[in-house]
Amino acid sequence: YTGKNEEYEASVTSPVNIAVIKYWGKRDSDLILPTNSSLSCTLSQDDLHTKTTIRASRLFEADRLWLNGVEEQVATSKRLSNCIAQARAFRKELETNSQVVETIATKERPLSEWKLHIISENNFPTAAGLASSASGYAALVQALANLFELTLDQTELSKISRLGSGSACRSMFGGFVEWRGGESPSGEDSYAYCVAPQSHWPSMHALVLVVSDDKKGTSSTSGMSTTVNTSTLFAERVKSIVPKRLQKIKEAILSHDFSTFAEITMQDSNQFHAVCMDTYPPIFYMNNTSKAIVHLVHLFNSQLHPETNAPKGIRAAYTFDAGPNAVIYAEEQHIKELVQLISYFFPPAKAQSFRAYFPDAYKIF
Ligand code: 2P0
Repeated sequence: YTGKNEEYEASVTSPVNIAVIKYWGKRDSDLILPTNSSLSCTLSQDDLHTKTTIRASRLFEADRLWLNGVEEQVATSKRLSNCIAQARAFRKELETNSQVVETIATKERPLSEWKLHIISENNFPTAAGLASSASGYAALVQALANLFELTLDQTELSKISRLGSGSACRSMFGGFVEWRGGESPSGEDSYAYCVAPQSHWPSMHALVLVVSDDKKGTSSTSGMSTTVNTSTLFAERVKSIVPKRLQKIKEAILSHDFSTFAEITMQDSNQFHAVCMDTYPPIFYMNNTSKAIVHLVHLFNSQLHPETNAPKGIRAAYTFDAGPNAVIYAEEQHIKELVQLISYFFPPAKAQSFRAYFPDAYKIF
């Protein structure tokens, strides 16, 4: 709060999350309710993130938002308006019950009625399949919660950020996070919770390989809607495959079983892209470089020990979202070798753009 200008401000940083069991498909596109539960790892705050600052002032005449310096129209974005309206409604509830300290935001014109100016910046390429909407809406909702001093817990806040973008609810927590899809038409049971904190498995790292920073061809929203309407593989995935994988991967996380974690992660990424190809017309997110990365990881995982000839085992897992960029999960002791291998096989000219974005990306997570 700055007394002189009668303004309140909140600023937060929210990290990206990378799903290992993918969310793809909605059962309600207004409330953003998914057809299946999903699970992700939230990256470290210091790496890929969105920083959002919100200022409330009596003098502002409209809610306005700038994303990476460019103004977005709040009024015409249903998702943005929904998140702001929900947070305001909770603030109003507190004001009505006199649960807020009355300062400059007086009863005559309480804070819930002040207009907001929002500045949001990503430190990575927006909409290149690097989960910008996840960290973006998570930061927005967390900043609103801080500004309005909401008394909701993270799970309740995750329901608000879900209204902005489904995957955003998972970025409301650190570590390994499940988004329970839920069954209720109201969305009350569709929220995120922390399966295990980052400290549970500190050696787990995520290597982000930026294959391309172009904007993606098919948006997740329209892509998943076409999938739900046309793919026959999709129904099978939702009904009988995802529930089993979720159970198994949670057990693998809790018991630090990297090889099961990795196998499920790779299989689920492959199935998500198979379902995209089974969509009509088909959707292709991975390109030839992405496919080369898949081969490289399988090669790495099939290495034999030079002296004993014993298999070295599964030590890395790739996963791809709605774009060609790869994320490789591996434990810390294998990161150096993986980075060397990737730098060897992918020409420096291309690798440069990766390094320019994330000079120490291999430290992520
Ligand atoms: C995920 N993706 O689980 C999956 C994997 C992309 C592939 O969540 O329409 O941007 O805003 O709810 O959250 C991308 O979907 O879609 C996504 P909306 P969102 O991370």
